[in-house]
Amino acid sequence: MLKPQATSTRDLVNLDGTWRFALVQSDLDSEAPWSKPLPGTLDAPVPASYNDIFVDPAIHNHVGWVSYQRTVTVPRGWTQDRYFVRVSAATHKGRVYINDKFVTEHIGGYTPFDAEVTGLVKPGESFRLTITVNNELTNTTIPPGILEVNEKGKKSQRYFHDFYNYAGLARSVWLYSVPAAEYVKDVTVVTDVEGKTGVINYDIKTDVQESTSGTSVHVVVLDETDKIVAEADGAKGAVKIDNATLWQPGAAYLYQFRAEIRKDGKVVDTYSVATGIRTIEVRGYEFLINGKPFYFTGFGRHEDTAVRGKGHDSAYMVHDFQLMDWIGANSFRTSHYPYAEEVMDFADRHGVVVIDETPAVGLNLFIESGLFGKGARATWSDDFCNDQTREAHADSIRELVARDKNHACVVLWSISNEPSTSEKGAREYFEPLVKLTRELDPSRPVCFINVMFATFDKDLITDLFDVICLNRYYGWYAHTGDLESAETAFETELKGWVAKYKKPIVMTEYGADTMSGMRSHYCTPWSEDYQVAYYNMCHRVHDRVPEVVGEQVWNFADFQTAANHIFRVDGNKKGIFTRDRKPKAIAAVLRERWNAKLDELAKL
Ligand code: BDP
Repeated sequence: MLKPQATSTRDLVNLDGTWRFALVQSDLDSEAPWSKPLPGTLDAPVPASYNDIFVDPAIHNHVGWVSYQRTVTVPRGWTQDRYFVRVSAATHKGRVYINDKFVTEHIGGYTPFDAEVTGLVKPGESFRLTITVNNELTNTTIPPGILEVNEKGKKSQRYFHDFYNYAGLARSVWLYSVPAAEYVKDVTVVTDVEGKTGVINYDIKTDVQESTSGTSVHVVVLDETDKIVAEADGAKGAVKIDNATLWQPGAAYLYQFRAEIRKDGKVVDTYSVATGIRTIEVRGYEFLINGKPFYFTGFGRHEDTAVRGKGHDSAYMVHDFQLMDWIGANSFRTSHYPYAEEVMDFADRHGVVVIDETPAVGLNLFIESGLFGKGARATWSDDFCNDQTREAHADSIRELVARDKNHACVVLWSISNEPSTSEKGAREYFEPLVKLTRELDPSRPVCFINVMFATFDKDLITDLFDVICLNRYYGWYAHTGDLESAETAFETELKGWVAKYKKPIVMTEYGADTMSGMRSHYCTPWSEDYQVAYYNMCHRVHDRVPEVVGEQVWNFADFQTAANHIFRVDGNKKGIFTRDRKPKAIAAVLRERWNAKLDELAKL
C-alpha cells in the first residue's frame, strides 16, 4: 500500500492537530457520534495515543469506542481527482464517517487504510470527518486479549503482552488526491546486484478507467543528485544501473524509482519510491547483506514516550536514531508491531537494518500459567488461537508486507513474538502463515521470535524458518542473581540449537530490569551494576558461539506496561536508556563493544 505523496500529479493535505474527542459511553450505533458535533469540550492531539493526555482515569482506562472529529475542506482544484482520507493507524479498530455516512472499517491497529471521499463531498466543500476507534482485544484479534465484564457491567481488558495497550490515532491522518482517470496504485521493487550493476526488478499496478485509452507506463531512476541513471517502458520489468552505489548498513544510498503513467507524451500520474539497492541472503550460519557477513547490534524497541504513548513524534524519532548511532546500533526490531512509516523511511535514509514484526504478540497462554500459576489452558484451541485468529494473523502479515515491502532497511520478516511453540497445534497454526509470507515476498528471509520455554528440544516450528531468533533471560527470569549458573545454562542451550539446526542465531531479546541510579556493591538484581554484569556475561557467551550473528538487547528504553502487572513498577525497566532517554551505566559498555564490532564488520 503506497504511502500518500505530493507529486506533480497528486496533492497531500495533512490533517494532524487537535481534534474534538469524546468517549463512547454506551453503544456506538445508538450514540451515533458521527451524526452531530461531538458532545463535551475535550480536544485530543493527533497523532497521539489518548490514554495519558487527560487527567482522567475514565479515559486512561476506557475499554471500547472513542470518537475523534474535525472539519475538513476538499481543495477546490480537485475536480479531476479521486480523493481519500488516509488513516496511518487506528488502534485497534477504526471506522471512518464522512458527515452522516459510514465509509469504511479497518481492523488492525498498526497498519494504514483509506476511506474514499470522492462522490460524497465536492471540491471546495467542507465535511465533518469522524473517526471512531476501538481498543478491544479478543481471542480473534492480533494481538489477542480477553475482555471481561464485571457484575456492574464494566468492561476490562486482559492481554498477554508486556506493553501498555495504548490506543487512538497515534499516527498522521491525511487527505490526498490521485488523478481520477488513471493512477499508479501500487509499486513493488526488488533489487539485485550483478557485479557492479544494480538491478531493480519492478511491478507497477495501475488503476485506469475503461474510458481512458492510450496510456503507457514508463519508469525513471534518479540518483541522489537527481541525475537520471536508467529508464524503461512497461509496467513490469527490470532496470539496470551501471556502477550502482549500494545501500549498505551504516552507509545508505537511495535512488528514486519513479513510476509514470503517460498519455499522448504527457505525464498524467507519477509516484516515486526511495529504493536502496542491496541483496540479502542466509547461507549456512551466515546472514549476508550485499554478500558480506552481517552482525546485528542494536535493540528491541517500542513506540513509547511519556504523554504521547505510542504517538509518532519526529523529535523523539530523530533523537532515538541519534542515540542508536552513538551507541553503535546498526539495527533494531519493530517489536512488537509495525512502526510508523516515517520510522521506516528514516531507517532507509540512515542505513539502519530492520527486523520488521507483525503485531502477533501474546499468542501464548503457557507464559501465564508458567509465571502466575493460572491453570494451564491450551493456546492453540477453539477458545483461544483458532482459525479465525489465524485469519486475522494472516491479514496482519498481508498488510505488513504490502506496506513495507519496498524498504531497503527491512531484511527479515518476523511473523510473531514469543508464540507458544512447544504446545501441540503450533505447527498446524504456523505452517500456512510461513507459506503465505514467502508467497507475498520471496525476496526476504522469515523468522519468528522464540520464547525461553520453547528450548531446542521442545520447540515444534523452527525448521520452517530461515533464522533462529531467541529471547533469553538467563540471569534474570532464570538463575536470577546467579550469573555463574546463568552463563553455563545459556551456553548449553545455545549449543543445543547449533547442533540441531544449521542456521544462524540472532539474540533478539536479553535484558535485566534496572532502576536508573540504583547502585550496589553486591551486584544486586535491579541495580545498574547488575545490568552491566548481566550483559558482560551474555556477551562472553555470544563470543564463544560463532553461530550467533546478532545481538539486540531488550530494550532500547524503559516503557509503559499494563497496570495489572504487579511485577512492573511504572513500566518495564529493562531500558538501556530511561523512558526520557537518559543513559544507564550499561550504555557506555554497549557503546564500546558495538563500536568495536562495527569496526570489525567494516574490515570484511
Ligand atoms: C519477553 C517479551 C517482551 C517483554 C520481555 C520482558 O517478548 O515483550 O517485555 O520479555 O519480560 O518475554 O521484559
